[in-house]
Formats: sequence, C-alpha cells, structure tokens
Amino acid sequence: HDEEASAKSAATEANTGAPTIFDKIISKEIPSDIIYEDERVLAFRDINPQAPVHVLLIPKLRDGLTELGKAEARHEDILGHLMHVSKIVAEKEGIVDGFRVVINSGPTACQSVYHLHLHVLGGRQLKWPPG
Ligand code: D5M
Repeated sequence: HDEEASAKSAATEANTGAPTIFDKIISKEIPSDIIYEDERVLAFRDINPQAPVHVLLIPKLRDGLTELGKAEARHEDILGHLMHVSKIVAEKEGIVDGFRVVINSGPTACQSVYHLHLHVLGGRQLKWPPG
C-alpha cells in the first residue's frame, strides 16, 4: 500500500523538539518563496503543493509549539495571529472567497515537520472529507 507507506514515512520524524528545516527557512539559510512576513510569522509556498495555492504559515518562534497538540495557554496570542494572517494570505493569493486552512498534528495526522504550521490551500474546488 503506497498510501500507507508514505503516511508512515511522513510520520517517521519523531516529535523530539529538535531543530527543523523551518529554522533554516526562517533564517533564510535555505531559500523559500516568501509571500508574507511580519515580526512574528512567516508565510512561504509549500515545496510539494497540493493545490494551485498552497502556502505554509509558521510562527518564527516555535516556543514549544512543535505541534498543535502541544499548545498551551501562553500560545493563544500567536495562534490567533496565525489564524488572522491565514486570511491575509488568502487575500494576497486571491482565494479569500474559498480556501482551506489545515493543521496536521502528530504522526497519525501525517505531520512531517515538527514546527507548528498552517497549510493555506485553494485555487481549485476542494473536496470534503479530506484524506
Ligand atoms: O507538512 C509539512 C510540509 O512542509 C509539507 O507539505 C512539505 C513542506 N516542506 C518541507 N520542506 C519544505 C521546504 N524546504 N520548503 C517549503 N516547504 C517545505 P506536514 O503538515 O508536516 O505534513
């Protein structure tokens, strides 16, 4: 089963709190296609797009937010800001009339990078339920 194998491989990176590829994107050590940035968050195009618009939106400071399942009360401000910026990203990308925001949390949800990120998806008719 290809799907099962790829789900497993996506989940192989354990939630250890180790640095992730996103640290190098934040520091601009590795290039990314940035579409929005402020003091607290960064939005850039997903390298493996699942829709015509597929943007990842991340907090610059991970502060323990390896995954949404680790969120605590102190994270409420940044979580709220990320949600609001997802709408700004959708506006900038011209999809504000129809878009989806996804957060995969944990291996069972196929999270592969353990630095919280919102997927902002659109630009085509999306299906429901997701896989
Ligand atoms: O999503 C993690 C996402 O991160 C996945 O859609 C690929 C994307 N990714 C991984 N490396 C890069 C780089 N270097 N640039 C842009 N996008 C990247 P998850 O929810 O953890 O499965």
